[in-house]
Amino acid sequence: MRVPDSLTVVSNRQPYRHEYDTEAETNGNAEPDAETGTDTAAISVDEPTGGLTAGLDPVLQETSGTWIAWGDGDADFDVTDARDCVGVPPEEECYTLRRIDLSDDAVDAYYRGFSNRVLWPLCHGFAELVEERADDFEWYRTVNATFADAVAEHASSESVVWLQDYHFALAPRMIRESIPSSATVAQFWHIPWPSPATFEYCPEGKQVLEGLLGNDLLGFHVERYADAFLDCVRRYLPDAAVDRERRTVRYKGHTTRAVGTPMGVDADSYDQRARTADADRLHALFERYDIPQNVTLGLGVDRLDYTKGIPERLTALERFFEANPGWRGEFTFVQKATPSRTEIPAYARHGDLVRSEVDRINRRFGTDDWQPIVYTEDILPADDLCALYRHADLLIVSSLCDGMNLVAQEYVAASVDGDGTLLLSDRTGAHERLSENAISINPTAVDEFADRIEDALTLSPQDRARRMDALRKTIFENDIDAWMETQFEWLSRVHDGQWTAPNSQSGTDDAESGANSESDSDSGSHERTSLV
Ligand code: GDG
Repeated sequence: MRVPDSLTVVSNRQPYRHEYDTEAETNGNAEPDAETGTDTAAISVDEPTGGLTAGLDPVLQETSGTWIAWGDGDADFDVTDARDCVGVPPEEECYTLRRIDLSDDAVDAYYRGFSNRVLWPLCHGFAELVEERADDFEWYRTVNATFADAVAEHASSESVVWLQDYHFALAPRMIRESIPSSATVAQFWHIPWPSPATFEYCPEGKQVLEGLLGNDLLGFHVERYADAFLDCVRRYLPDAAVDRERRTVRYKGHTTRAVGTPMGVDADSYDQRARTADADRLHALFERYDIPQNVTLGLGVDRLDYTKGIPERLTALERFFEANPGWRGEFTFVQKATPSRTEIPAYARHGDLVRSEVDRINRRFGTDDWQPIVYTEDILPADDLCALYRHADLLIVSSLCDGMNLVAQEYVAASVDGDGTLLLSDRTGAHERLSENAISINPTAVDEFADRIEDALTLSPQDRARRMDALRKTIFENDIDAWMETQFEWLSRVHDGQWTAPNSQSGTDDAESGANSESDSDSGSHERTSLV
C-alpha cells in the first residue's frame, strides 16, 4: 500500500475514547497520578472495533501520523497534553490523537443541527425533513474552522490531509488556504450526493460547494454521486469550470477531482468471527430473544434511520405473510434496529412508527408460540452479530437511499456456510457491485418486494450456493484493505501531481486542459504548482 509519509486524518468520531471507569471509582480503587493528580487507574479506553476507524488505525500506527477528532469521552482531556494531544494506542503510542473540545451547544448545532438536520436528509433526498434552526450553520462553520486550525497546527509541506464525511463540508477550503500549497487536502463523503433539484433546498448550498472545492480530491462511494456533485457545481457555481468527463472542477484557481470508489468491509474478520460462533452462543442468543430454533430465519440490521426503509420492509413482510399463510410459524424475521440521533424529532417519530408497525403485524399474525417479527434495539457484541449473520437464511437491506451499505457486505462475509441469500435495495451504493447475485428489490414497490421475499425463500439450494459463492468472491476481493489501497493510490497521485482521471484516455494531468469553456474567476492564484 502506498501510504503517504505524513498523513493527517480528520473525523468527527475518534479512534480511542478515554472514560472514567465508574466501578473502579465506586470501589475506591482509583490511584491518583503523582504528577497530574488524575485518577488514571479509574480511566478505561475504548478501542476501535469496526469499520473505517478500525481499518485506518493500523495505517496511522505505521506512518506515525496525526488523527484529529472530537474528544467526546469524559476523561479525554485529563490524559492529553497542553496541545490536547495524546499518544495512541495507549500501550504503544505510535501516533498522535489531537482532540477537539466541543461545548454541548457546539455539538448540538454542528452535529445534531446542520450535519444531521440539513445535510443528512438533503443528501438522501429527504428535502421535506430538512430542519433549519437559527445558529446551526454558524456553529457548523465555527466547528469546521476549529478543526481547520488544528490541521494547520500539525500540517507540514508534505502533509496529506484526509477528511471524513459530511461533518466537514467547509473545512477543506479553510485548510487549503492555511497550509502549504504543496500539501494535499482530500475528503471522502460517505453518504450520497443529491441531484441539483434536491440540492436547491440546501440553505447554505453555495458555501457548502465552495468549501468542498478546497479539496484536491473528493471521494464518493459510486460515480453517480460524483457526477451529481459536478452537476450541482455547474448549476450553482456558474464561475466554476466543470469537466464532467475528467471529473474535475476548476474554481478560484484551484482544481478538485471527484472520484467514485466503493468502500468494502473487513471481510476476513467477519468470516473469522462467524466461523468461531459456536452453538452455545447461538443458543443463548435465541433464548434471549425468543427466536424459535427450527424456523427459517430472516434478518435486518440497521441504524433506526428513516433512510433505511424499515417500514417498507415491514409492510412487505406483512404482504408476504398475507399471501403465503403456509410460512406462518415457519419463518421468523429478526429486526435489529440501533437507535440513533434520537434527539432529532424526525428520528423520534420514525422510531415510534417502526415500533408500532412491529406490534401491529405481530398482533395480526402472531400465535402463542410464534411471532413473525422479533424486534430488538439492543446493541449486539460483534460476535453475536456475526452468529446471527451466519445463521440467517436471508438478509434484507431495503434502504430508500444509502451511500454504500456495509451490512449487506458484512452478511456476505459472515455467510461462511454459503447458504444465505441477500435481498438488496437498488437504491444503495452496494447494489452497483452486488446486484448480479443478490435479489434486487425496489423498496417502495411493496407487492413486488413481498414476491422477492418469496423468491428468496424458495431458491434452489444450488442457485443459493452459486449466488453466495459469487458474492463472497466480490466482497473478499473488494474488502476494506483494497479500498484503502485505492484511496492512497489516488492520494499519492494527486500529491505527486500525476493525476489521471478515472475515465480519461490521457495520461497527463488535466488540471488546466480539463476546464470547459466557462472561465475561471481567479485562475492560478491558489493552484498547487506540482499539479499544473
Ligand atoms: C454510513 C452510510 C455507508 C449496527 N448495529 C450493530 C452494529 N451495527 C453496525 C453494522 C455496520 C454499521 O453499524 C452500519 O453501517 P451501514 O453502512 O449499514 O450504515 P450507516 O451507519 O448509515 O453508515 C452508509 C457507511 O457510512 C460507510 O461509508 O456504507 O451508506 O449511511 O457496520 O455492523 N454493530 C454491532 N452491533 C450492533 O448492534 N457490533
